[in-house]
Amino acid sequence: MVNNDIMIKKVLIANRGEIAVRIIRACREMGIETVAVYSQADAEALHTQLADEAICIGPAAASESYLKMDAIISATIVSGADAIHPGFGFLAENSKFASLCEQCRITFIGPPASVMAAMGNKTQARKTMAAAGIPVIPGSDDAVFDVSQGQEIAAGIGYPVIIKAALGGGGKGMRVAVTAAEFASAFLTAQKEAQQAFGDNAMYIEHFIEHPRHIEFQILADQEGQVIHLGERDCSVQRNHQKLLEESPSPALSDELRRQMGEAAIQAARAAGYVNAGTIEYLLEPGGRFYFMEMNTRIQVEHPVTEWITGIDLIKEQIRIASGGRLQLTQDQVTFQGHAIECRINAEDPEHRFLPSCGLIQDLYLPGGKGVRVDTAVYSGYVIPPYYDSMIAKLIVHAENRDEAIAKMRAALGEIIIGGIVTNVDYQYDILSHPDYRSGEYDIGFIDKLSAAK
Ligand code: MV4
Repeated sequence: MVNNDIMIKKVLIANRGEIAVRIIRACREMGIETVAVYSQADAEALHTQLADEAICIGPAAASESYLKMDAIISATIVSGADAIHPGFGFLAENSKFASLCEQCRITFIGPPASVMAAMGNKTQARKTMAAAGIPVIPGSDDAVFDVSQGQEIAAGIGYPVIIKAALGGGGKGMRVAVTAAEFASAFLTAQKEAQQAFGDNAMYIEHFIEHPRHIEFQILADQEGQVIHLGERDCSVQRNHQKLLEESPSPALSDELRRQMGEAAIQAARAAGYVNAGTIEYLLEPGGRFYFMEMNTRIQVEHPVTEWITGIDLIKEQIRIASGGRLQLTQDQVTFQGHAIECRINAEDPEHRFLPSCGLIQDLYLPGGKGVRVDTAVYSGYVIPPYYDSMIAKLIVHAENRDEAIAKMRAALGEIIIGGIVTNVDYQYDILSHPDYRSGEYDIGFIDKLSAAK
């Protein structure tokens, strides 16, 4: 489909920071007009300045601006935009918001609201995947609401178990019980947290997988039911459920395992009735068994890693799909080239419990050269507000193989200057210098191991 066939003429970006800028750039290249929304704290933000139009939607607090559905819908109608791109975070996985867009005849650049709701309920998602023959972690078939019911199920599964919130994801409302003696208190703590965070006390229980890797597959699905996968990302380097570094291909997958996991990801997307860009998250056991964990129904922070090894612009694909366009490639036509790594650059202090840092960026030098990409919305003289996420830039590198990508990343990290605030740049350098990272032999426990060594 060529660009002038695209039905979307004007996109409102319901987000801020580097992802808002990333979306504005894709729209501009496609000849699509852009509308930024911004909070009172973001009048000087890059996304506000870069879009064709910008509308202030409220005070600094996200709950008063970037999360305000009625303000964003109003801004869309007033500006005459025909679509909303939600980016990630904020309203990106809020099925009420997607549903509101549908009711207002605004194209939501993402999956249908019903599919988002179905995948947002992790118990239901698990059930859908198990029925479709996708391997799921042994666990409860339905939601669990009380301790005694949970204890019975946990005994059947076998300890250690993990108790998770049905509406959770990202680690909230999650507890491990190593033995039956620990179950009751772990369950009640997790449930209380779930009630507070999601207003829902439905829980589910799984066998606890030890020393897994977090491997996720990028998928694309069009409105005609064509589904392809764009390979995996290894996101095992995390701290407190925040990813720090992602890479593709994963050093842990053989070609055969990649084929199996990719095929299962396509099956999973089909079973969900998925449309647009999505991600199938797996846990991979040390022995090579893999299990469906959850589906993410949004574009993800780490999408550039996949863009670089496949040559596909994922934001443009999202817009084409939302506009009714067919996928341009069949699975056979998807090729993978070289190795990509992303480091998330956060305004936080690794020396002081990763406390967020904010304020004026007094001095800024960003690296470049062959195989180096920086996605950011900061500039020299910009003041980082204290209200939002601490991620201020993504540094992505691409090279022929993993060793060369690591060397390039280390060189690029060494060049960065971000003066006036504290960042995790040196911490990222330490990750890339660790023997377990360099050998590729790391799992989700890597950061704990790195911290213990310090
Ligand atoms: C697990 C697990 C072990 N076994 N489930 C963490 C966030 C949420 N998405 C699911 N999580 C986990 N689920 C079973 N059955 C370990 C984790 C987990 C984790 C997963 C991926 C990346 C980092 C992690 C850190 C701690 C725990």
